[in-house]
Amino acid sequence: MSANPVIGGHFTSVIRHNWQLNEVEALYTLPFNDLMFKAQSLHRNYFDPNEIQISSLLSIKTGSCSEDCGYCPQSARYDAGLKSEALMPVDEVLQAARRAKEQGASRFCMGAAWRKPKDKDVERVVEMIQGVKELGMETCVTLGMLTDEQTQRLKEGGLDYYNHNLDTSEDYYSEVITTRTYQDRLDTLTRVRNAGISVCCGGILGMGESDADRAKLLIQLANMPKHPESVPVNMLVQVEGTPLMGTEALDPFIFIRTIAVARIMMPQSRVRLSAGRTNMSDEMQALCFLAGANSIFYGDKLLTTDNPMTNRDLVLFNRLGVYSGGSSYA
Ligand code: SAM
Ligand code: DTB
Ligand code: SF4
Repeated sequence: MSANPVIGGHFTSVIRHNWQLNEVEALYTLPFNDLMFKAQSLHRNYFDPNEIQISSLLSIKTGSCSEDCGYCPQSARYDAGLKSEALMPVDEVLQAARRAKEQGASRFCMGAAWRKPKDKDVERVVEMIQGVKELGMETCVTLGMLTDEQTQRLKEGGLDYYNHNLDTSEDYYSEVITTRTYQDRLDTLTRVRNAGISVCCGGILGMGESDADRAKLLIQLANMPKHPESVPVNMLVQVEGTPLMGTEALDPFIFIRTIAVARIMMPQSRVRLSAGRTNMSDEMQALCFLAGANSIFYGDKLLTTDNPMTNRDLVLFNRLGVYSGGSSYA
């Protein structure tokens, strides 16, 4: 064992899969400046500190979802005033991908409001994946729970990333979702990993969870046999009509601390500053980048809710001297 100059403690490796709650709590409670310094120092060992990867999102099937995720405007159980849309035709999806590429996105993420897809849906999604790859973009899809066969089909179709979030800790999970279990999510993630597809997995903050819940979510992610290549950290977008509307707002510094702790625990992963940027100041986003976030969702819309206008992001990138670069894993 040797002293690590960045982390300050004694570690055989900084790529660890055995994080304990007390260690993560100790990171969370460091003085803010110390935590930011550790996160930023480690970030620089693995990434260009001024490069931000950009992904664009498209909802390829919207609303009427059978699940009861308490945050989600797409659940059929809540009235969020959303217009449902069937699975989009392939050519319309490719048009949107072309636009996203022109705007500078390197990855195109397609999301569907399903508990799980039907086999015939997967065939159409495979056509979308092939078309987007032909444009020279990385592909990501999020379709809900998958069978082994569907996962294999997506892999054969050339899919790069599968997004499937754990959302929160196992303990808090049942406060937010009752129609599928934490274990269901872990099983889908294992299928994706075993099929050789890169994993995009993270969660949502600001749902009323505790400090321990946030730490436990990060432990779930970092203690997987391999860290997810992408870790989206979403701030809850509160939507009128959903059960989580009206949840007390999270202290922005806790959000920034979570990015920093994620960066320390998963130093090679892309940590994505995901939903919720519309309500964040430029200064808060800059602190998230300093804490080690190095990816964003770019484009005026997330799936169904607003994202910052691309022009605001370009101005921010300019003011910070950061630029969008390639993609991929460190
Ligand atoms: N239906 C699929 C599923 O849930 O697995 C895929 C799409 S779902 C919309 C993808 C993820 O978006 C969710 O797991 C959740 O983490 C995130 N999400 C949904 N609504 C959100 C909200 N209001 N605020 C923040 N994140 C949200
Ligand atoms: C993720 O972690 N966040 C994205 C993506 N993965 C699919 C979705 C955010 C959705 C925010 C609410 C909406 O626009 O519907
Ligand atoms: Fe359906 Fe996904 Fe929304 Fe849950 S998060 S209600 S599964 S679309």
